[in-house]
Amino acid sequence: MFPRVILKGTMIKKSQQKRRTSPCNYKERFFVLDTQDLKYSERRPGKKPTLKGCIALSRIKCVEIVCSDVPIPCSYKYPFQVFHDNHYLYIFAPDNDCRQRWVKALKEETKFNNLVVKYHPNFWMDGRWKCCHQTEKLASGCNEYDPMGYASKGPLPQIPEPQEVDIHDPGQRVVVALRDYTPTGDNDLPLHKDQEYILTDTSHAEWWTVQDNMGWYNKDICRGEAEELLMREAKEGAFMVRDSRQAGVYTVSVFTKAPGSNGEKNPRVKHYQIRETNTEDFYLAEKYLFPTIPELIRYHQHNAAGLITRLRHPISQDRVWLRGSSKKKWEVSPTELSLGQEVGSGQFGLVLEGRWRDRKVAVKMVKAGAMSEEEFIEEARVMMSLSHCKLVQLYGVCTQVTQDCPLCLLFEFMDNGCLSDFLRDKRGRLSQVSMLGMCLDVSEGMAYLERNKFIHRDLAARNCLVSKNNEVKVSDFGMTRYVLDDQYTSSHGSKFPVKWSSPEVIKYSRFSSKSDVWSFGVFMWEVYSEGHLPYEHRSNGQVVESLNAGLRLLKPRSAPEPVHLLMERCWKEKPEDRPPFAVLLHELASLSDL
Ligand code: 4IP
Repeated sequence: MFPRVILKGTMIKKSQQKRRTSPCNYKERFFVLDTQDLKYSERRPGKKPTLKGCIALSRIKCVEIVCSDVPIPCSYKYPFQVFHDNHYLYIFAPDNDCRQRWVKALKEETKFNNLVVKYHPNFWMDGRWKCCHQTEKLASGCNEYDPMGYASKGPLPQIPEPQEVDIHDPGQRVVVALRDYTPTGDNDLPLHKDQEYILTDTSHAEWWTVQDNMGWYNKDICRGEAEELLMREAKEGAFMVRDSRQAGVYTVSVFTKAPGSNGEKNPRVKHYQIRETNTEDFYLAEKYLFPTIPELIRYHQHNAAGLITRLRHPISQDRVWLRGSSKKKWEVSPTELSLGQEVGSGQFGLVLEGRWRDRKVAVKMVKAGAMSEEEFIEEARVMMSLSHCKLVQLYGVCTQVTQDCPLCLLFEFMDNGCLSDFLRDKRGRLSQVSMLGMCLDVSEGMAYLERNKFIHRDLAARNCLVSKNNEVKVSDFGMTRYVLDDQYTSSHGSKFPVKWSSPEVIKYSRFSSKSDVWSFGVFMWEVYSEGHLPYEHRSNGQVVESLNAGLRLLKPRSAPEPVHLLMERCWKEKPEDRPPFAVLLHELASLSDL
């Protein structure tokens, strides 16, 4: 029986680089998917098509769109991947609909194959996976592969705190929804799987804000409100479409700073009515007619064509779901929390395992008098908004759990406990790759804190935790500020972490991201000495003396020279001579290639 053709069409493919010497190129090919194979051929005018490649569907192990923000060097901008045998074929479709058609059909045809459990959502590029930095092309994936979307029923990450966020404009990037999302609040936008949305804010790691294609339409907004919103945004070309006072008519309101007739710069909002011809076409400027309003808007997004400015930044009331609610979402009700066994103890008291909603959590029980609670609660909002896969997430706080514990903090549960114990347990059995991986994980988390201008103040292996799959995450960031124990907070106190502190912190309590960098150098030393204590047999006073004399920790035996050099750069006397985390992260990542 002949195979049945399911889809065909022209797309661009990247060479699979099956050999070390294979070139990296992008070629237009005519693809045919039938019930047996995925084939591609070269078509040249006046010539018979030449078959260039044929992949038996039975050999395909994963088909998924590629989520990436790297610039795409060919004219089709919608990539997807076909992982087969031991090769990755990247195909670029001309638009999202076309890509979804192919991905859907390919998934359908391969759903009973022996598929991968995890896949790489981003590209393999320049010798590493863009998603997880692994340098082995065939390294197993870093994201669960869920071809039919079953996992979309899993829990969503914690919704960030309601707050006024600054709207960055990440270059009007377009993203595709991987799952449906039903709004939980009035200002949420429903998402439909596979549809495109415009990214408006990416400052939060797990929740981004997006607009749909019609993100410029504000139904219930009057002229005055529109002016207020647009003036507040104050960006040239910020615009919206709203209902005009005249029923059935729409108005475009647009902000501009363009000089007025007197030649002076004059920030103002201009309003244009969308008019309709008797042939039912829409227009703003008579010469440019469109069958629908979205098409008209799309055109004027690229061309001023008679307007004071082109429509650059769509503004919508609904797009920022973070705005609006005043409910204190960081307060967890004690009825939602169940407490389990003790898993450790910390600066503030015991740490218990607990369950909150659907998740396992670590509950830090704060002893009365151990913490300045009010100040902490003030800050909890900021700490909850910090969210990154390499930071231990704070989920919320709960008051009045038990009588002797006025406050407890709920954190992400980390199965393999604290890193310093983990290092000691695994001493002699840690590979170079895993030690470097630990430093990379922590530098990623710290680079995020640095970007968000948040200082850790107590970075050390004891304040990092290890997840079930041995990923290391930074914990307890900023927490020392709430400790009510002079021995811990004063640099002369017996519990002050002198051995992790930079000279300016010891002398003047001058904390900064650069003092965190110093601590990170000591952290790397701890990792490579497999959990030994720095300056093990010296008192804090002796350590201060040796630092003043310009001495530094010695190279741990397992540390390769380039890693040791990085440590030494973290221990430069002057904070400004130390590299920022963004640079450290980059340099550590390049060491993982060696
Ligand atoms: C070729 O480069 C083409 O890109 C091939 O694609 C590609 O094969 C080859 O990759 C690559 O070396 P040149 O045209 O410069 O020779 P196509 O067959 O579509 O022309 P793939 O495997 O991607 O189909 P290697 O890895 O097979 O060498």
